[in-house]
Amino acid sequence: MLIKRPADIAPSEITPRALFDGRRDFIRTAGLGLGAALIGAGLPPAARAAGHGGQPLGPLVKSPYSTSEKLNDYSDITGYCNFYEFGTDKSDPARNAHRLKTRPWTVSIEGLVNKPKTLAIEDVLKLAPLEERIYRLRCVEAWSMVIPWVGFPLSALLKQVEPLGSAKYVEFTTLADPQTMPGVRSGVLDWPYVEGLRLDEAMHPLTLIAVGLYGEVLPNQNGAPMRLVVPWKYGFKSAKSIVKIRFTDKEPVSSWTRAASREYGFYSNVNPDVDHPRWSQARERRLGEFTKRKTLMFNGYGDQVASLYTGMDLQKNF
Ligand SMILES: Nc1nc2c(c(=O)[nH]1)N[C@H]1C(S)=C(S)[C@@H](COP(=O)(O)O)O[C@H]1N2
Ligand SMILES: [Mo]
Repeated sequence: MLIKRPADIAPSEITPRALFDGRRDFIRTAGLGLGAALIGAGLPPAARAAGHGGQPLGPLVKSPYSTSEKLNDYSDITGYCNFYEFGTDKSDPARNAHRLKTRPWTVSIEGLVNKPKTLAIEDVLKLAPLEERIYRLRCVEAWSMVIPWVGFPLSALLKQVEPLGSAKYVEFTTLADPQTMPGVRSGVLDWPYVEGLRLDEAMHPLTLIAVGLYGEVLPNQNGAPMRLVVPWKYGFKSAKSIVKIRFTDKEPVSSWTRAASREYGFYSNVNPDVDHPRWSQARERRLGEFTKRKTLMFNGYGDQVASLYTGMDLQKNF
């Protein structure tokens, strides 16, 4: 985000990339020959139309929280990524993340809890019914996408460890493996990538642990095997490839706040009235569209989440 400002992303850059990714998808799908019939019956027609070469997840429960907006293409969602551990260019994660080893994988849940636990990813997947949640994602760089995630509410995971009354925040730490992640060998951020939420934000029913998209297992570049999705906040809050969750009584310091505290605050709620110091947040470009859209307060999730911030000055708590 320090590297690539929205003004730097010319429409001409998008088209060749989409073509490139389209071609790769074709090769992958043809090679593995996964039939559409294998994919969960709960998916919308666009998602059911064709497999994308990943392992199908299902059956999936439909969520009342899903938007009915047009989905972004699989190639945009998996080819235009921010995952700085794999490089800062939008196409770097798709190119490099095949090196990420997602098995074995464990996540430890610790800190101010009664029952700290380390869970294998296989057990995480059994905690709750998998849902399809179609959410808007708004990046702080002023672009957005609509993504059909597969996952379950983070609250189902957090309840496992019985948080203490003194726990006020939840901190998420993600994998930092210099062997497989070229970005971790560079100094672009302080690794590991850390993010945080207030406990009530973490427990909110919209807050998701995503383990898949488009009905299939999460591609590595999107944060496999488990990542956070907090749809009313800028995308950087949605930490990828989580290995540790810690309950604390102090506000966690995220990697982006550490890198530039004037630019990236703790709350990071999508807010068209609070500009980034270097660019406006009033509008956004939906990938695949050329006319900019107006950015909505809380990314359009205000009905569900505005009450979390009653009485707070959102200019100060940006
Ligand atoms: N570990 C980790 N998580 C991360 C990032 C990152 O660089 N590293 N980038 C964030 C940013 S800036 C965005 S916009 C979203 C992008 O998610 P997507 O590529 O699946 O759309 O991931 C977030 N999670
Ligand atoms: Mo982002």
